[in-house]
Amino acid sequence: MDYFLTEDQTMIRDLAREIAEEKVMPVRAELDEKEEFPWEIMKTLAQSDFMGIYIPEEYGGMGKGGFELTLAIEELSKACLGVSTSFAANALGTYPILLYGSDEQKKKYLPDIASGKKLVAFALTEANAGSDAAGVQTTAKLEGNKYVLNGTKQWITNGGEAEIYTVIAITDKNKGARGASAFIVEKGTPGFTFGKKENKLGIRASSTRELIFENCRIPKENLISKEGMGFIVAMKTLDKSRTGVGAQGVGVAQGAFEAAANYAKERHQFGQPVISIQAIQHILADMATQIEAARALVYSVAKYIDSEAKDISKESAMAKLFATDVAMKVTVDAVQVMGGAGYMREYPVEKMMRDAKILQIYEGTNQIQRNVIGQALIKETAKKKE
Ligand code: COS
Repeated sequence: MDYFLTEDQTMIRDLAREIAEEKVMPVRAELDEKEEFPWEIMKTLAQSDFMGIYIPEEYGGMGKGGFELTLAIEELSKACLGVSTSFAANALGTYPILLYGSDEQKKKYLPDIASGKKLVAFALTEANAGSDAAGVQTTAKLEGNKYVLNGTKQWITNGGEAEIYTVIAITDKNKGARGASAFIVEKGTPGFTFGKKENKLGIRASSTRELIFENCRIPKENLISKEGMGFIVAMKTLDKSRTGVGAQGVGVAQGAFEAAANYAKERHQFGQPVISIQAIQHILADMATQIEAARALVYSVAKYIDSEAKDISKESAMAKLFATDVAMKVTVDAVQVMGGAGYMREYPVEKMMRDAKILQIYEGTNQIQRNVIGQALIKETAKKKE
């Protein structure tokens, strides 16, 4: 399908594709095996100005939107979801500053993020808070001109590798979701340490760690927006970034489809390439159709969000839900089309299948996405009645 990309968009997509093919594909199996963070690739992405695609030019970014970011994420995901997760999580961590940060915070942090000098991580999840985002127990107490943070964050992508952390903590226990606030915490602040690196099923090139805050004192200027705005900052951040997870789904599904289709042309059974067998053709036909439908939805939603639309929760949840369910199905089918070869580490699709599973889980499980869509539908139908 031709999505009539502009010259700039085509350039971003083609450059991302080149980096994916030349820098990511040759090392993806090794990064997966060794659970190694892709620093060299991050540096290449930074040199290509990709870390600031969506950051305004006044802060050193490219000044493009979420759609252009989507194109880059998709291409990287075709090659390796571990790499694209490390890249996309940077945007997730940056959105709280971009959407709600003060001018001073933007001036202080965004240029280093846009240049790739510093990586970012978003820290919401805890032992008792994930799907239940309002269940955060990490506390932040104002003492003089410092906030004192105590608590532990869990499963934080880019944990340990990032220099800047956007952290959700409770400033007023009695106010539920309205008692949460968002903060910027820099690596190296006394009282801020990291737990063990998690050993994962997939996206093993990405880093997932605990963040531990023990009387960690940060300047009160590091509060993002106002006290009590933390839940909203987190929700709006996720609304923005979930389309990127959808793009990851489209990318990994496309990568798996291409590997399976190519293999089906080479593999001969019953005196013919298996792609000539209708049973295989039908699986490939369904895979290709689902990928195109997912891409069309993800691109439309990314453009809708860039149009400064206000209410984007339902659409971004739909893009994430649909494209990541497609990714799981397509990667499983790719392994099936390739049969025994698909199951072997010699070929990339077993890793793609392992990697794809996280897309249905992180940045809100797909059950949560259905809740978000359901709640939005209730609101919409109530409005129509009025
Ligand atoms: N934008 C703006 N405001 C929002 C919002 C959004 N997307 N979602 C909720 N709110 C507001 C609500 O309007 C409500 O405001 P009031 O207190 O004024 O009524 C408040 O926030 C609380 O909302 P709600 O009652 O819906 O909160 P719940 O605790 O029921 O949780 C879900 C809502 C499930 C949607 C939320 O917890 C969620 O998204 N969870 C998943 C989080 C996630 O993705 N975790 C993965 C780890 S982070 S990578």
